[in-house]
Amino acid sequence: MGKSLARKIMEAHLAEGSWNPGSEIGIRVDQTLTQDATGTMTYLQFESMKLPGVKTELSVSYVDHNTIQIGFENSDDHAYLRSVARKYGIHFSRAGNGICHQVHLERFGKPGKVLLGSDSHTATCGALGMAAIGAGGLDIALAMAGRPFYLVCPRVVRIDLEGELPPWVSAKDVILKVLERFKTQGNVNCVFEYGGPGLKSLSVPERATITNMGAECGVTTSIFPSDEAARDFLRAQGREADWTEQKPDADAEYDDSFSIRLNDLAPLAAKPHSPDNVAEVREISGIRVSQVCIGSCTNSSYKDLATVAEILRGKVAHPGVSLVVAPGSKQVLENLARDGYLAVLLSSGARLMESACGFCIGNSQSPGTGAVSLRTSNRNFAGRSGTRDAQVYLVSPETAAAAAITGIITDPRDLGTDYPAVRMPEKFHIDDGMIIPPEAQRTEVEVERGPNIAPAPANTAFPADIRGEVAIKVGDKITTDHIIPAGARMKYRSNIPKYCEFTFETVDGEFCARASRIRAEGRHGLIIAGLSYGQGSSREHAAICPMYLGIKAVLARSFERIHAGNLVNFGILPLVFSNPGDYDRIRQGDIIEIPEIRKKLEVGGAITARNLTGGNSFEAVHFLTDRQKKIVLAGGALNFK
Ligand code: MIC
Ligand code: SF4
Repeated sequence: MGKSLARKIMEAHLAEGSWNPGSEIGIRVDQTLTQDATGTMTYLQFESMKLPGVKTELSVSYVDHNTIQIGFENSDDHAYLRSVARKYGIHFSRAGNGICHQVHLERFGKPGKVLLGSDSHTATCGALGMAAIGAGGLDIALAMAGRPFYLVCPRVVRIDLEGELPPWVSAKDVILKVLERFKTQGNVNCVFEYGGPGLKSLSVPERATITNMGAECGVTTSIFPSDEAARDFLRAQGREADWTEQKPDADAEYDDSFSIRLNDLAPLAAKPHSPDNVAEVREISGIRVSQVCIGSCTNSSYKDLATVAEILRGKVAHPGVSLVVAPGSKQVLENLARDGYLAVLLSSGARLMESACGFCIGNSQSPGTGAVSLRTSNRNFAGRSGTRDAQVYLVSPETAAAAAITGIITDPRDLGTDYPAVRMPEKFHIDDGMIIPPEAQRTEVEVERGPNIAPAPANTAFPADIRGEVAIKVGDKITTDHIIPAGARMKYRSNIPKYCEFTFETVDGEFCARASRIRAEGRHGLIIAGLSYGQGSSREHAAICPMYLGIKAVLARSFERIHAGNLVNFGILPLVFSNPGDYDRIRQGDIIEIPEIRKKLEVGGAITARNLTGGNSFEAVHFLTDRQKKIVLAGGALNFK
């Protein structure tokens, strides 16, 4: 039986297990990436392993999320990250050099390799034919220590692209079509592998828009073959030597398939407040827009921004619209400047932001009260923009530019002008001056630790019985942004006791106080959740903060992959209701006991929970492998030797 590309790459990296979808495998990791918001905790954990240096082929530490530097915290974190990189042999991409995924694609991604990154959008580099997977920071720390990355062997879904994109329709519309079909839940332990004749017309940055936003479906990763388009891109980056052909077998078999006729696509938008709430732009046209933000790791390539510049050429942003442009990397910005596009953008009234995450993570450019914001980014969860009642629509750069001109949501095909078919340069101007490579001879380096950097918190072994109280009950599709907000709160990422104060802030402002009270009364905290708990980001703080506040188990109707892994890594037991209807019978404040839970994990047997408040019992199951059970029992991966 022929093999998919995802399988070929992962099998070539197998350290444990064999290819059998649903079973656990361990794969060797060639490259790692971290960004500053998840990086400090990752490196604190790596430091605690007491190794002289990283064991990977390449590890890169990026500073791109918290670049705002209001107060000392971000600057302290950056200094810590720079000194750790120097000490352990890690490349350091300085603030201003760009968003980790864009820069990694440009400068480091290599076909056929395995990349593990402490950011959910690490899959972006799947555009180069590599297995690029997002995970929690502790998994990255372990990979840097030379340990395999464990994951559930995925099912591989083939997505066939046929035909060619019509004018004014672009890669963002392709991935929004995929989101319309696959939604943001129900795709755990699955890989999207793209193929078909439509590949020919998509360059690597366009493919990267598609692999990037596959993260919103909750898949393990998304991957394209490495073909002539990948070679062209690497050549334009002066890295043709890094190219190898990567493709599935001609008779590859897939677990499922879906096909998209590119010619039939129309401009699409994800309406508030979920990336899978997809509609045709034409259906929602006419809505007044007060902000347009173009950038983020989804749509901030040279081609994206040059196209926007061409659409805006000779025009000025509508008076009611604040137009924000954030190029994905210094390379993109510099090439736009050299080719004259930057001047066009500035003349059109664009407010130029740093090459960083910026508006996408809500640490700047929060829209006004109830305002409509059109963004080319990947997530529009309520409140993520920094304004709770803002209405964020996710669109392509073309649709964003059209609204910037008209002040209302506009199908770009209605602009009445010719589509500017911008091409990627044959050779980019390249300057890696903002990347500090590891020193050939590493000398003694003093790690710089400002007062914002607190040690990684420890956990105790898992208890014999759970004597718990429901600290919070939440509904379906709770994202890690709901569990622990980013934006302005993100500066406390390296200071867990402080960051904990904001746990579930946007859902229930009393959570921290309640969980602390439960812990002080000697009970274990429990979280009750609906479907798809832990969507979105890889931030392990969504597990660390609850752990710190005494949460021992999350009972949900289903979990998303990265967050479930993070719960295990920090010694919180993820349990699934055997009968989903039992979710409805539990209320916040209920006293719940799970007797002999430790023994049940050790030797097996039905897990029965007693709701002392409700006067009933219900059953739950876990999906942990033997290795994961041991980690939970030890109180987390750092206690598990
Ligand atoms: C995001 O887009 O939500 C983030 C911020 O990049 C996160 C990582 C983080 O929370 O630091 C992600 O996608 O994993
Ligand atoms: Fe940064 Fe936004 Fe991409 Fe996350 S999704 S890495 S915040 S640009």
